[in-house]
Amino acid sequence: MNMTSFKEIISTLPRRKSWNDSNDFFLYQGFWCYSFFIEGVMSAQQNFQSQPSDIVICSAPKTGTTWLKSLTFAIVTRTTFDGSTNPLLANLSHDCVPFLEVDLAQSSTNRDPKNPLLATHVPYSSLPRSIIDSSCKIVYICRNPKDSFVSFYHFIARHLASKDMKPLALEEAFELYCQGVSNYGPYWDHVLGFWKASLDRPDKILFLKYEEMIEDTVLYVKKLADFIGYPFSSEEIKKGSVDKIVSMCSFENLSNLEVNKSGKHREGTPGVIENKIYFRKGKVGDWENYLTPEMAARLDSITLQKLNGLGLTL
Ligand code: PAP
Repeated sequence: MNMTSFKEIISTLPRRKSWNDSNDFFLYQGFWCYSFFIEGVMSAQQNFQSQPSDIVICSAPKTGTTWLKSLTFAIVTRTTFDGSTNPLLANLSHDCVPFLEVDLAQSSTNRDPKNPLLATHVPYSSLPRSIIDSSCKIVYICRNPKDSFVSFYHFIARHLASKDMKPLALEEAFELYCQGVSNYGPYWDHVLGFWKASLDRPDKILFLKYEEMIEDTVLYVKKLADFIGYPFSSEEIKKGSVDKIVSMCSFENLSNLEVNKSGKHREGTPGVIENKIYFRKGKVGDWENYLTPEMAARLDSITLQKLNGLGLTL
């Protein structure tokens, strides 16, 4: 199938207004998404061939993707570069890790053979078959839905402001989010897909939470390195290699790099985004500054209901 056929299929899918008014969301295989990304997902589902050495970073948007990409990239490249030459210091982490539904949609071979990382926002059940069937590793990160919503709302507001456009009111976006209408949402289904798969296949899928990683980043960087097959030796730990990665990838360090203050992601394409928009506060609990107690209680109750009895809290 080609792009024209993908567009034809997408035009028949259920459709809703998105958070930014200019592009609609379409419901594909149970998740809401912009048509541009769905085309990429369809193409990747058809074409992408995973390698056993692949490390696939999976997440719903605004749950810690930029940070997890940086940490994983830093772990994998720690013997290739030193603390001053790492590409993360001159590039947004999204430019160091190819994005499945955009960069690899047409061809799996469009990759640096030395870089085993790729990333995607695609829900577990819609991943290309070869990712599920091959022995590659998946690392998933999730985040409290209240912070995730607030982060998403600001991301869109800041992005639209850079184009002199306005987003929906926060209350309207919140309503859509609660109904499950968010990019790659419903959010809870996204998390549960990976959660259940991680219980079934703990050797294949590492399930991480943003809040726990903020609490003890050193511990999780070690876990992550072990899981993806790049463990730190005791010599490296003694030399402070883990701490160096944690501080290089910290919000403070990355958000203050020139590239992340003034650079642009996908410059020269219609999808261009200012790098600085990927960095806002990097805190746990910032939702308190934006959601009323009623809004928070509503999200909490949806979360409780959706996760009920499944052994996961968010
Ligand atoms: P993406 O899915 O579009 O790539 P993602 O990186 O998941 O976005 O989300 C951005 C959030 O991660 C922002 O959260 P906030 O709006 O609540 O502040 C951003 O600040 C946060 N973030 C980015 N880099 C880091 C980092 N190095 N450490 C911790 N949080 C970070």
